[in-house]
Amino acid sequence: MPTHNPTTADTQPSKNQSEPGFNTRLVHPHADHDPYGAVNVPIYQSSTFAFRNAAHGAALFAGREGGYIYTRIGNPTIRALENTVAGLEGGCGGIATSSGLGAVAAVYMALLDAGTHMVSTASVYGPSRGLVEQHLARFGVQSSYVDTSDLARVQEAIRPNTRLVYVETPSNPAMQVTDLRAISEIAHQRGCVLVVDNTFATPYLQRPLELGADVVLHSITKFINGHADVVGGIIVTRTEELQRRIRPLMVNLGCNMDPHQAFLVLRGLKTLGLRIERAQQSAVQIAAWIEAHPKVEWVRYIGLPSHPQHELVRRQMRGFGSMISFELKGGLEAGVRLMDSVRLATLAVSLGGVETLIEHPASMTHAGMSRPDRLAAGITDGLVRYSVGIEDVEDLLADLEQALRNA
Ligand code: LCS
Repeated sequence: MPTHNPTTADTQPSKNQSEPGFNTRLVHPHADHDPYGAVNVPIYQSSTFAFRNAAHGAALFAGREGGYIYTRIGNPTIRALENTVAGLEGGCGGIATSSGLGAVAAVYMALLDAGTHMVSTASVYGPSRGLVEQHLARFGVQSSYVDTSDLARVQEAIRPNTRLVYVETPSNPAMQVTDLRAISEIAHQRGCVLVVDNTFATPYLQRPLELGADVVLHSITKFINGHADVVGGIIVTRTEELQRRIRPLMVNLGCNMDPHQAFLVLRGLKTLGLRIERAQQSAVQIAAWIEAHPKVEWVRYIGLPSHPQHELVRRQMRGFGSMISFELKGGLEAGVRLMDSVRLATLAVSLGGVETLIEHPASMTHAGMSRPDRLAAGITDGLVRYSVGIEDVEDLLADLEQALRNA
């Protein structure tokens, strides 16, 4: 196995020497040059776009000519973001949405019909599961939730009417990792589309389309934007055919992104590589520190050799990211004391931003799941989730140390 150093992932030469590297593409993503030489994509804050004449309007609506009609359908600022993320993921096109869950909803609704079934990672972000079980089930959509890191369970769960295999890897917050190449083979053999929520990894650390996935989606709210000031999502498809199936659903559902949102995300995206490298460097150190602490029962960090899929992570991802889940020996009670005692980390949901956040999934992000479902998904009552930001690691460690004294 090649030596894996997560802190030098961005310095690896790209496969094609004529193709710029990942960080270069983050900084210079746009092929189109602005007529005024603007370095950044302007915010086209316009709901509608004028036609030259009636024939032009008709040609745009009929798709005979390219151009913009109405921002719910498309907008130059939003398109710049869609093309940028599609390029980073290696897909044929992007579909930006109002939120990550908007992206999840558009994908489910475009790819599932009444009477069809989907198999999903059990420990997905709570509402990605709630949307199916509490809402789409009313429209006749069936679903099963399994530990997708166990491929035999996936094989068993697929039925003749299964159309979609939905994987979150690493999963939120159990940090389970699914073998994407293997699961894509299973999904395709059984006639299913493979959708991967790549929010935790981002295309910087993992590119599911290269490993056989058909669709990738993100909560852009998290690492891609990275500054806790935007809620958004994006879908990237491997083929034009999938683009044609999903985009009209997003347009008709009306969960489009807004141009100002897209502008902010384009700005945040420029430092994706830098932010991930920095946070990951701290996370490696913090996870090892937590693991060695006498008050800690267990820690799940994909960069630790103790993680059950650590070897798979090294094959499938270019680094380990900055999400850590752990439980204290005193369980929930000790976890609550810890969360109430941190001073630098912010007690808040969300993740993947420049600021370190701490939260309790069982009572917060995953409170909508039943306790048996949560436990089956590896989300114990005492699990605390820690999203490492870009602060000085010494300050984060000192904060955890004083908080653990109280726990
Ligand atoms: N997918 C994953 C993996 C997520 O973590 C989230 C949000 C979503 C989809 C939905 O994205 P949104 O609509 O919020 O942009 N995860 C959250 C979390 O763990 N805490 O707060 C939100």
